[in-house]
Amino acid sequence: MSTTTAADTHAEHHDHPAGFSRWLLTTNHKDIGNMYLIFAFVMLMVGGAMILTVRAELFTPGLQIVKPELFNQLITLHGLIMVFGAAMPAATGLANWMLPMVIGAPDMALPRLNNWSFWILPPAAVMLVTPFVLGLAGIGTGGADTGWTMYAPLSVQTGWGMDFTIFAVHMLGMSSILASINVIVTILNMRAPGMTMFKMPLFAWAFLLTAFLLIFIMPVLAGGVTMLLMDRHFETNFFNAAGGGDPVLWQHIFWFMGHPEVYVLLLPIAGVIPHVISAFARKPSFGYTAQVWSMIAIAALSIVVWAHHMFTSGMSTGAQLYFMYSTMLISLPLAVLFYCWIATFWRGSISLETPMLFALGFIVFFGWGGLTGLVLADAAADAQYHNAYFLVAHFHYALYPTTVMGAMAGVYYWLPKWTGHMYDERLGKLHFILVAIGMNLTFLPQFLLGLAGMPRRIPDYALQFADLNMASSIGAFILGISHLLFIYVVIKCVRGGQKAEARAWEGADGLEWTVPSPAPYHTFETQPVVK
Ligand code: CU1
Repeated sequence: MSTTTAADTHAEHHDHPAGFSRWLLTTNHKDIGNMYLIFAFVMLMVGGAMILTVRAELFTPGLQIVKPELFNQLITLHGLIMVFGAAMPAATGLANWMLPMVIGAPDMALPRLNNWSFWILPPAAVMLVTPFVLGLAGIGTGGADTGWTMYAPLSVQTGWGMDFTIFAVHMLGMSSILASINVIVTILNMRAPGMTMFKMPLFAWAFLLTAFLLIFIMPVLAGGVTMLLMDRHFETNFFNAAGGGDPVLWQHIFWFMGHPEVYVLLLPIAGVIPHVISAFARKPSFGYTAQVWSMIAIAALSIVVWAHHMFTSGMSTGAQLYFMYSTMLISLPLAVLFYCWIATFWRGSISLETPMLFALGFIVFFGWGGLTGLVLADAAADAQYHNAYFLVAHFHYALYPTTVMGAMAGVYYWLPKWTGHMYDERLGKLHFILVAIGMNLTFLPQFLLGLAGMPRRIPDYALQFADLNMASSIGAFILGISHLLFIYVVIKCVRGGQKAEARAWEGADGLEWTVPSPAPYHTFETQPVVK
């Protein structure tokens, strides 16, 4: 990948460490972006292997592979790993790679902080899975078994896997706060001359808002898990009703982080998608200003709706109504974003390369996640669906298209830029087809299971749910295989293949928003010439 000459290499020999130290000490945004993306993908495979064990268990009713205790640990770690280990680091990886490029900066503003943000992650991941692995070997009480939401009072009483989880959450939170500081400082200070806030690419806006959200919510989670630690070991009673506390307080703290977290996962992708669509529809993105204000509205509303996760915890009717209507309100700016993306297609010169397919897949399938979210936002209906598989299907339709398909759209789009080679288009399309089939086969049956009354978080179920569970498990394994294909495509692309042009996508000249310093000539106000 390096293009340095022999003389350069000699000079570098004195300045830069080699081998593992080169990665441990790097302050280069591209190196760190690579490490984030690789870490995220490894975590996706770990969290994926865990949930495939769960899906294998659920393939047919009757005890087969794992005991109920282990089942609970698996679903807990799956949730925590996918959110904090895979989805968020993947977004930070994209930010590291592309943020300096789209705003015309030489690097992130705080390169050493950038290095540290990343290197907190691997020990945090080890911390998270160690009690689980020890538990498999018969040592200790196993990993946390509370579900990723860590609800009290169970999280106060469960074994010491929970203490490791608390420590891991602290480290993961620290990492994302530091990364967010870096994103904000970079955007506010290092834009190319002439690039005002309302001229900067949507990608930068999306990550700016995400970073502010993270700085707003992660300290609250850190405070929450610290209170949990105090309850566990220092005899405080924050979440203990007998001591004057309240377990529902935990739910408020957790979801004050947990709901905006959904938008922490969505917003970066909402910044990637218009870039991809614009390049493959060969038109500037429709409604730049509307998209920016919609993202601002989404970020602002996301912090005042958290208790829609708690309709079944005993809430006054007034509070239920407030959280119901405020939640539904978010669908308006979200619909504006969807409208702008679809309008970008209008009269475009569209071609369906892999990044565009993933972008389309994201729009269509995330739409299902959004619409079923409205069903759950209805406080009266929520009581029926909340603890059922309908909820599981809903948030996977929201999060899988976002964090995997949306990120894939970005990765395939920029892979030629990152590696200098074109990836294998046929294999890329096959990857998309496997993901599209696998995702729907996994999660569509779960809507039906939920409507038929199958509760979530159970290792076994009644016979009438057997067929749909079998379909869901087959879908999950197809998704697993699709990721193996992705590894092959990336390795093949890194190693060689057709050389990528400076403008990789035909006819998208001036629409690929990377900015050679100084000021960009494409600022959303001028229409680039389409060949
Ligand atoms: Cu929510």
